[in-house]
Amino acid sequence: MLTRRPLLAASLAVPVIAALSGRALAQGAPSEATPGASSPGNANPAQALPVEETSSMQRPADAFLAIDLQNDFMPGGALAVAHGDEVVSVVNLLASAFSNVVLTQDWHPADHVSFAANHPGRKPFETMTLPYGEQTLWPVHCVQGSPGAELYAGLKPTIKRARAIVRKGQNPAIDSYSAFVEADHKTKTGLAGYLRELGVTRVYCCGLATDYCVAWSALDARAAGFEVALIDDASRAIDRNGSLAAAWQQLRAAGVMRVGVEEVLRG
Ligand code: VGL
Ligand code: ZN
Repeated sequence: MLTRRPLLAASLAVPVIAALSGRALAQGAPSEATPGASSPGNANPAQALPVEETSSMQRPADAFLAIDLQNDFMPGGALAVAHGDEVVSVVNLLASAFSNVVLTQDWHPADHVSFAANHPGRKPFETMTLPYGEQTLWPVHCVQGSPGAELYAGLKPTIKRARAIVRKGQNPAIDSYSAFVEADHKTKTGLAGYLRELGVTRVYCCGLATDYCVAWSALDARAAGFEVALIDDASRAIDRNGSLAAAWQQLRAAGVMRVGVEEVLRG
């Protein structure tokens, strides 16, 4: 049987949170302590132990995967995604509802093949053909160890809950939008195996950008055999040259569910 734990983060000023925190309060009243219940011979010794709300697994077969919520993808960053910062509070709330929280960081060496600056005469957002296929050239972003590559400071509660942080795009010769498989469609990050070993069967993806790293991660999660949902209102897109519509077409065809924050929190 699935048991839903009351939500812990109830402080956000959006209607869904207000509604859920009301429910959490209604469910959260602890039953009266029974003095002496822990004495030997008690019929139900388990009852005597105070149950820590946060100590048991929340949604053990689910993983919450928050993609690339890094400074360079936030407004003002090197590869800013418009309104990227708007997802942060809702990501913190979502993370509080899962025990299997995984974050990703785009984590490129300075000589990375996806940077236009590393191809003389080429400009950001042009494409070029590489041994593994077409590659969009990007402004220099998320260079390993740089401030732009750091996880956005507003994510502190999520970072605290994260079981793992996957860093991708480290091979100078291969890009990796996906948290699971690099752009050569061969090199794996190990995330699918990690999630499988935890007993995860369903992956909820969100973050930046919907049409690149979130979409590719969701598609590869499907290909790895997971049930997958993309949380649309906890993600924001780059959306150049119809990239968002094209991504959704592929996502739909692959069986990735498009869901909203409210229905994820409802379980
Ligand atoms: C991303 C372009 C290049 C992303 C990463 O996180 O969506 N997009 N690198
Ligand atoms: Zn990148």
